[in-house]
Amino acid sequence: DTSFETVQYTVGMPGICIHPLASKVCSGRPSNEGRAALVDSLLVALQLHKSYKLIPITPATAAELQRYHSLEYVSAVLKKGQSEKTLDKMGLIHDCPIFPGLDAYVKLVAGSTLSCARQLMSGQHQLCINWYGGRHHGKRSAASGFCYVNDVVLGIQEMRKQYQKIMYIDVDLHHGDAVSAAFLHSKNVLCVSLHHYDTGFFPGTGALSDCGSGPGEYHTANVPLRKGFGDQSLDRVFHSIVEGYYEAYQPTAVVLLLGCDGLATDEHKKWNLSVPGLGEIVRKVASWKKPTLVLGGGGYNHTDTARCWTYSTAVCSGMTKEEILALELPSKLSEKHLVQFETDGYTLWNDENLRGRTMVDENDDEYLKELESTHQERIGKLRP
Ligand code: TV7
Ligand code: CA
Ligand code: ZN
Repeated sequence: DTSFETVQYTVGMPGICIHPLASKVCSGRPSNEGRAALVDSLLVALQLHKSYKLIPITPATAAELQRYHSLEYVSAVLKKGQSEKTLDKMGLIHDCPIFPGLDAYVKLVAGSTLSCARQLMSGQHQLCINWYGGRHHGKRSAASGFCYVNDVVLGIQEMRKQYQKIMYIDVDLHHGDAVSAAFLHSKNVLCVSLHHYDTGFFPGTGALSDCGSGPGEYHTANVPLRKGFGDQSLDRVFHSIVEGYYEAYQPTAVVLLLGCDGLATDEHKKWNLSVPGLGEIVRKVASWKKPTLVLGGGGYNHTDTARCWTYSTAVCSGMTKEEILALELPSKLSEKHLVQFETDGYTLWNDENLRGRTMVDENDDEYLKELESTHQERIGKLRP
């Protein structure tokens, strides 16, 4: 089956544009087949779709993909019948195997983020969401970590045509390695990544000591975190480090990658974040009132990822935390995607997705102080 489940998307009200496309990437793999369709169905079931507007998307062209990717990589991804040797060289194995419809998939992932970026730049919307995007590991000449195309880099490059200084914030469990690498030398893009950091943990980059290079010095901020990272630590780090960079840098636009693999219920079992804990980050970023592009990312517990992105969409539509937590699923769910909620007893909220799990937060006060003091010093050296 080479067809995508749904090709449909959404944009929103006073300036929200959302694009929860479905993705079709190799069933049985820890990727995200059917996940965005689930978000889409959930938004409709909860009647939240009335608060935003859908925008049309144009699949990216090969030439657009080449603004970041190499010609040889674009050819390998778009053309069938490549040799084993080429596939191996281009990373199109293991985590990123080729599959029927890969060509259309990469054009759609890149095209959806580019369309959202252009929508923002048109000035009609202050915030655009593409839950289908956020493939932050895609390299110039290789696929990596379930990412076949780096829509994040392409989106930031497009936004740079209009916005002088862009702040990229990546709260996915994994380091936003390829985005950081793409802008390592740039002072026009400030890359901040919060990520789990441990020997052997993918992708292995993102040490605290890396802070950018040449003109881009201090424009890379890594926040390597330990097991059990919870809501309280997230709030603290966001306030002391992320807001610190924001105030000092004064970006003209913001890109937020809201991967949900840090949720307590994710199969990675590394962090201990709750749905509101992560979702409220979106409220803080949106409150800056800068042109903002919100992207998806990881998230391997599909129902809880859908809950978090639905929560975040509701935040962007202006709902309070209390209003969102009062949302209830209708008792009859006919949509096939929503049947996944059956195992959860058709409830939206439960102890684990509201409060996290019983897990020690190894990011103790001493460790957070060390991260904070290192970043405070660098923030002081940033020129607005
Ligand atoms: C969103 N972790 C992407 C995160 C990408 C993580 C990895 C797997 C994995 C792959 C599988 C599989 C898996 C249960 C989990 C070093 C390797 C080890 C492949 C077998 N089950 C995001 C990528 C990470 C593939 N990769 O940031 C097929 O887990 O650790 C690795 C690399 C080499 C390749 N092998 C895994 O959240 C954009 N992969 C089952 C079948
Ligand atoms: Ca990250
Ligand atoms: Zn991830």
